[in-house]
Amino acid sequence: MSGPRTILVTGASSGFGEATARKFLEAGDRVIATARRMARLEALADEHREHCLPLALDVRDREAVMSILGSLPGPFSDVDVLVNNAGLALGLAPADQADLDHWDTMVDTNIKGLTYCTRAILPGMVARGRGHIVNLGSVAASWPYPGGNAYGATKAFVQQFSRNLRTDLLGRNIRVSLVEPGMCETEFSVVRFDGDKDKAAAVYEGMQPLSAADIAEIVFWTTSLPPHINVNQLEVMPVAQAWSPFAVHRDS
Ligand code: NDP
Ligand code: 8X3
Repeated sequence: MSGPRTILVTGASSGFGEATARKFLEAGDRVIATARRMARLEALADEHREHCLPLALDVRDREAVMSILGSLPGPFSDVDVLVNNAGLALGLAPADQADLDHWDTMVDTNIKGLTYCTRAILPGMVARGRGHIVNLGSVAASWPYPGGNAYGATKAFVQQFSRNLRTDLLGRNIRVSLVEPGMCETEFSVVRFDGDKDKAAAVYEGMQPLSAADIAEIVFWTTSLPPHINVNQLEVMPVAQAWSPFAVHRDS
């Protein structure tokens, strides 16, 4: 496609979402930047007048998602790329001690919010006969770790939903890509540990994590390949991260 594309990024107030919005804006595309913290989105939009539309949107609010994304104004109305990025992990407690409200919030945001945004945008893509959905999953979808319980399970949903979307959309000229990062230093761990910045920083101590810009680069790349290529699934870790052997509990 020639000329600027219209990109909708959820969770554009921080981390991957903000870096991705910036990447597309710098490439000359139009960006609809959504999140709950409007002041941050306005600051981004101020840097890119006319090309960036900031929208306050809580992806958990089904009615708001359907009405706001269903009535996007003028030049922003035909979304070419939807980046389903808004999401979070809350807590790292074992399942028997986990906070049920944390589980609810992760399911409502990472699963339900992502499906609402997809359902709001997809009919337009189908009608126009073009589009690309990029979903942010996680290595936690495939690789369990202690305390990852509900978070990993929400990302396993994103993995399978992405694959199933592809099968539904076969023959419609709509691409679906799943990007599954490992450790990346954003506000992710600060949110996971309820604002405890020291605890969050300790997660990345002594190793080089991925950066938000690294992920933005990858998201952008999946959307910039020739139109007959679909990147289905891309798992990305920092070089300093890998798997462990199986854990074995022994009686003695
Ligand atoms: P950040 O905490 O830096 O960013 C998360 C973004 O999601 C923020 O912009 C936040 O905006 C938005 N968000 C959270 N809840 C909602 C909501 N209810 N409605 C709308 N927006 C919401 O984390 P990351 O950039 O790291 O995370 C982005 C995605 O990447 C998430 O889905 C995360 O699970 C995933 N991920 C992160 C990894 C990492 O190590 N950092 C690795 C693998 C995947 P606001 O609060 O303003 O609404
Ligand atoms: C974030 C990656 O391993 O911190 O999805 O859960 S991890």
